[in-house]
Amino acid sequence: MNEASSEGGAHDTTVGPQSAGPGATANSLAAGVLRRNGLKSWTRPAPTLYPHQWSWDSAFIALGLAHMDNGRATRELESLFASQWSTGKVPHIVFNPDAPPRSYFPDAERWNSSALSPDAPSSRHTSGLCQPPVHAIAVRRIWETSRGQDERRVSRAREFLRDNFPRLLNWHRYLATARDPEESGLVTIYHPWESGTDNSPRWDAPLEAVPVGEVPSYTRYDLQHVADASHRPTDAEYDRFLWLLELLKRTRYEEAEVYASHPFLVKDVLFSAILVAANESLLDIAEVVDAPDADREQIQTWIHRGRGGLEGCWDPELKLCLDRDVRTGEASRVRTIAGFAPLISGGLNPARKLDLLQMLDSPAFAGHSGLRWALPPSTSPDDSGFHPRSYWRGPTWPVANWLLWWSLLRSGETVRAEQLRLDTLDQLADGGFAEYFEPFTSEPLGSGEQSWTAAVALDLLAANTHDP
Ligand code: 9WN
Repeated sequence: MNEASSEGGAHDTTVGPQSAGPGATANSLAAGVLRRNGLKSWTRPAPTLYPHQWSWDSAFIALGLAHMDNGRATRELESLFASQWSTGKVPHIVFNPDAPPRSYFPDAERWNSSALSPDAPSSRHTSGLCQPPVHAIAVRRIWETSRGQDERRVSRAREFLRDNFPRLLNWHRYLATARDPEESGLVTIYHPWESGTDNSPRWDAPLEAVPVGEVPSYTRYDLQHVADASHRPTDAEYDRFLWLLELLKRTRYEEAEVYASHPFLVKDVLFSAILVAANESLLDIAEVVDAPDADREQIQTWIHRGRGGLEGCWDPELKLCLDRDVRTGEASRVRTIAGFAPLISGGLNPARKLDLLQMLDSPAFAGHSGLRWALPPSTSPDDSGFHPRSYWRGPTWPVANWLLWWSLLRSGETVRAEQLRLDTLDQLADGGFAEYFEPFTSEPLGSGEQSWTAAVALDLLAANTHDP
């Protein structure tokens, strides 16, 4: 690990079972990032580029914090869920009233969600979108890391599960209903920011089909925090992002209205697969809290429906799962890591699993001969939308590696999972806890000291101490 960002070994004792082994330095460096980015009850995704609370970042962060400090891990999620909308939606950003002015755009004022929607929380400002539901997976991890600990810690964790089961269930219900009125098992997103893979070429075709109107003037602040503007989306992409935001505001974030009028409605396979995996975690949580049978049956139905929907998005020629534009019915024929969605949702037949494993290690992804590490680029280097330095258009993302690693483990592919774990940790040892990496040179890109990168490192380092 990059010693420049080290806090030294003073905190080793806080990182648990790894602290005495070879992972100790890596652990303490990762823990240091989370400590420095941490505020009172939640953690900034990055010190300057992202000064607010982001939804799926917080879930990954909680998953890492579970290995450092269970109290902080539970507070991270509690503080996010305190801004859950009455519809069940967990907002993609909860704005930090103490963030420096002009540090991130679009800001709370531009979203204006509390004024526009009676469903938004009135005491905190949030965006009007959501992000992939990693939260139940993190809650389950918090439970696992409390096992075998002293009785007080176990009972606190059980209480946390009990308090949060209804919130998680509402969140998943919102996604399974408002975001899937067709009952297809696939979640509809209203904006590329909801996918978490913002300017992936997955969204190029549906975005190009959006006629862009007059966007109220704005200044981007993101570019001042990265070394090179080419790491971030272009201005033209930002105009489209902000135009969609204006259209959502015109509907007052009212779901039925959005569904009837919005020009960007896409079935996102990665989001949908994460929901299936999160529902599996929610079933385990339901068991711990002794939830009613009806809730468990509901969750089972969502899992089954989700897997069926994803199977319907399989492209036998590309051997990947593809997003679908709700308005045109067209599939997005681009090769990105989202195509591995069925690995994440699980429950695969052997032939489909083999297809996915072969594609993962093919020259189109992790088997590409020029890669520094055998880690899948976010977009295949063989795809015309590939760009090695631009955001979700090619760089490798440690969180995406984590999702694949965890999915491989759950599907019994322990050898492949271990290789992915080691390559990810080697990349981080080499380049620090960056937001993303150029896949051929492994140059760290985007923000340095990215919280979720440090968090997944902590979970990967602790991997020999728990089951998936
Ligand atoms: C917009 C915080 C977030 C991540 C997303 C990532 C990026 C925001 C941005 O940063 O998105 O939500 O300004 O680019 O794409 O996945 O949650 O880390």
